[in-house]
Amino acid sequence: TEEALLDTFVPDSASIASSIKYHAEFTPSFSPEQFELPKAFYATAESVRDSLIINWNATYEYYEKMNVKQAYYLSMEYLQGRALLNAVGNLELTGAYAEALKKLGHNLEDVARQEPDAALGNGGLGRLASCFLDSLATLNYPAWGYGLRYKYGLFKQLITKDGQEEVAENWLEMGNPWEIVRNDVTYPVKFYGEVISGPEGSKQWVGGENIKAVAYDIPIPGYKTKTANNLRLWSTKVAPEDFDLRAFNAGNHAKASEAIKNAEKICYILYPGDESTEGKTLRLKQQYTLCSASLQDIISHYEKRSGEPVNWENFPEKVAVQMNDTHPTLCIPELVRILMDVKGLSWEKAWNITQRTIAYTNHTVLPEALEKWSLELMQELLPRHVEIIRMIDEELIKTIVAGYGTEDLDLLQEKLKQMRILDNFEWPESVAELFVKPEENSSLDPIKEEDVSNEEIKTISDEDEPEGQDPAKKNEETLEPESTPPKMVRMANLCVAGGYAVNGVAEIHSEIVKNEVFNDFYELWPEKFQNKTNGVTPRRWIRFCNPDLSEVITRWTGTEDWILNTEKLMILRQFSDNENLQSEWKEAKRRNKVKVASFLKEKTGYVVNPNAMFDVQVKRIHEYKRQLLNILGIVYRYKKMKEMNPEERRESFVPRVCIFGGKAFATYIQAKRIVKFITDVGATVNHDPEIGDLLKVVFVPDYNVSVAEVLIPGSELSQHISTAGMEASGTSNMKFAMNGCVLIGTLDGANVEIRQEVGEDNFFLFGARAHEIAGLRKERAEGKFIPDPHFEEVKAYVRSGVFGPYNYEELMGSLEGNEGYGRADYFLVGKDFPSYLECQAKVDEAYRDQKRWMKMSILNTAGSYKFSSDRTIHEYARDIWRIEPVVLP
Ligand code: DL6
Repeated sequence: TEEALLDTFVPDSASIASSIKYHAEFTPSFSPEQFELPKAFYATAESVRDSLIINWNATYEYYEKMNVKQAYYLSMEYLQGRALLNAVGNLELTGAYAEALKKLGHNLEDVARQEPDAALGNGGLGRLASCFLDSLATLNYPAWGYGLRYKYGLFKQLITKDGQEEVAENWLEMGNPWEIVRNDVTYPVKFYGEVISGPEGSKQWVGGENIKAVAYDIPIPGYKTKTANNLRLWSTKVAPEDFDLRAFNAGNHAKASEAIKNAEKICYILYPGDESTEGKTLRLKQQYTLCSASLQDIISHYEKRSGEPVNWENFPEKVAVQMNDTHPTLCIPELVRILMDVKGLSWEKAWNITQRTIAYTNHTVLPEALEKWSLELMQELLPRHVEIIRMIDEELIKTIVAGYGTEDLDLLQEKLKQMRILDNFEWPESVAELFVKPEENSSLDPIKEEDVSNEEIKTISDEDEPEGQDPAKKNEETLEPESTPPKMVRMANLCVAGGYAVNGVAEIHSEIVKNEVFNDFYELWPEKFQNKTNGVTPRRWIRFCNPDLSEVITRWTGTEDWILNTEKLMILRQFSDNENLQSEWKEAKRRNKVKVASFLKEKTGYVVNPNAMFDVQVKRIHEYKRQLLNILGIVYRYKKMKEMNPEERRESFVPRVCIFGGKAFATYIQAKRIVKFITDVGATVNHDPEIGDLLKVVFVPDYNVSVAEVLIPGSELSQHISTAGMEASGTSNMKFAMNGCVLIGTLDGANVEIRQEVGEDNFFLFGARAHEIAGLRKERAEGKFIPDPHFEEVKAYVRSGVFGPYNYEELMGSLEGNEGYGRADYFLVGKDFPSYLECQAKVDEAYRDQKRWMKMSILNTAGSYKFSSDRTIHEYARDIWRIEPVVLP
């Protein structure tokens, strides 16, 4: 049959060329006569999409037929990057597409470079979600991703003389060939309104503002499999009945289009500024849209499969929902709401089903990143959810009372205070009588609703930025005396109470989650807590971005299997001293470095020498990630070079190209100062004729997935130097190690496990350990810290004005705890500076011995086998979601 033929059809280059020509002819966004690169990209992508759709439909139908349990991954971020080379690579059609395009006068790589990055994320959290999607499809797991289709993503970063500037990232300008708009899949999403009582104690949420969430589907192909899963992104539209036709016809166009704007702006950008109440409202609307539309979709799918009458008890046997961080927390009350108010289940049943369905991954231990929402805002926007959260809070209180008993009331009060979802709230009746009179427990005084003024809510809710807010500023704010603390909803506590599993993302982080951040919950529910060390997909992060090294790996491991079974990379260990492997390895690295050099020239104008060591730190700019430590190390190196004669200089230092990249959150002033500082150092050092090729400092603008795909294969040293205990995992450390890059880092996040796997001799370790940090901070705050003379020297050098007229006082001052900077060197740059310098000297020494360096490099790739997201996904599937692979026949 035609269907069977389609199923088995493997296109060759001739049929691909004719399919590309067909799409070129019918691609409406370009003039018909031309077939230039941009059009070639869109036509090629549409042709690939045809193949994807065949697999995507087949996968959908097969999952339906098998009626298996499915996992649903909810994430506010996905950093998909470009899709073309990944798709043809996964479909094993790279050769055929390259040949077809050649016939049509183009080169596949040039065509692929036309694609804008799908940059619907901020950093590691979003990229992790995208790696997971690749592994889920590759391993044939029935799983879908859900997210939001932001029109402009986060922002495009420009580097100007003033540092970072943000402009809108118009990635959809020319259309997105990978998405399929599903006008048949839409759900209503409500905000505001009121809750009214219905028959038999039921509740109804009525009135308010109603918008429509529309599905955009993106097929996610697995590698060497027919499975293509779905990433469903929601866009928002006005509900037709809310368009004010009467106002429009009366000429009041602004009023008529208000509802349209209100609906559409929800999906304009990722993390809209939330200094203002409007900004906060918009973020909460975004979170709720993701949760509500996705859950309605999941439930409707379940109902279809379940048949009449729907067996709700069985829901958790067919559905697992994973919340990627706290952003989708509203899933919990939303599932309860739909089950109770729409499907008519009792509170007990709805709560029980919810607690067996939803799981939570924690991605940060930074207190300012653990989301809290002001009750007032939530009450206004989602009144029914607040009622449900109150019920969950009461349920949690009962569990805490049962767990800790009532013998030690002080302990119980303390636990309740820490663990309740509702912060600064009155006690519910169920426990109020347990506690003594308010005047004896002033900190636990019941707080009456009317005590909370709007003004206070504003001040405190300003603290609730995600990771990326300026911690110094936050600190200044928290020093303000507050008479009545505002009522807040603690989303992380809600996640732990509502989720059946809670996991951290690296061994050390999961220990911190259990023993510090959520220790009280861990004592109550130890069985909920797990570790799932992150991973990255070896398809995108070696095979496709580094074809040269991949070829060498395949030759020496004797198989291409390593792409699916990264354990095979360990075979390389036995050849790490082999001269032939070393020389092939070095040649592959060199070719990648040449690519990086030409990329840097194109993006920044700086010319660098590919013979120098390429030393890279690319990640979001944040004080805890300590780009400041890196750049101060460079400044120190530069100062020493300037003090030496040319010969001494060459003898003392290995030539280095120090590359930085990363975005600073738009409102994070201190991070933006760091960007400015790095670019100023580059401007001075790179033009210093005395220094020449010995040192270059380059800041690559607008770091994203595609930039990483160029930089990582060509890197030799990469920096993962966060203050110990603060980086949950890191994932770029895994990508660098896979690509034979040696790491310098602290014992933090996944560095700990990477060092274990690649071997201690092949990792440059420095700095204080996580368990020492609290003590060191205390010492620092008490003025007991004696700074290293090199640290004093480097700060004085910066202050002397060598790097231009910009006032670095704010940056340097923050390292000293001067008045107005809050916490004195909270990230312990000064403490770790001497050991960092020592470690960097060891790096130079090791690099001089290229044989030793090549061995280290090979052992890094070999030891990276554990950090495939395939391993991570198998663990989630087995331990949390309890789903099985479904291989299409
Ligand atoms: O788990 C993915 C990624 C980790 O590798 C990083 O260490 C961690 O910083 C990041 N966390 C976030 C959380 N942000 N907020 N809020 O991005 O997750």
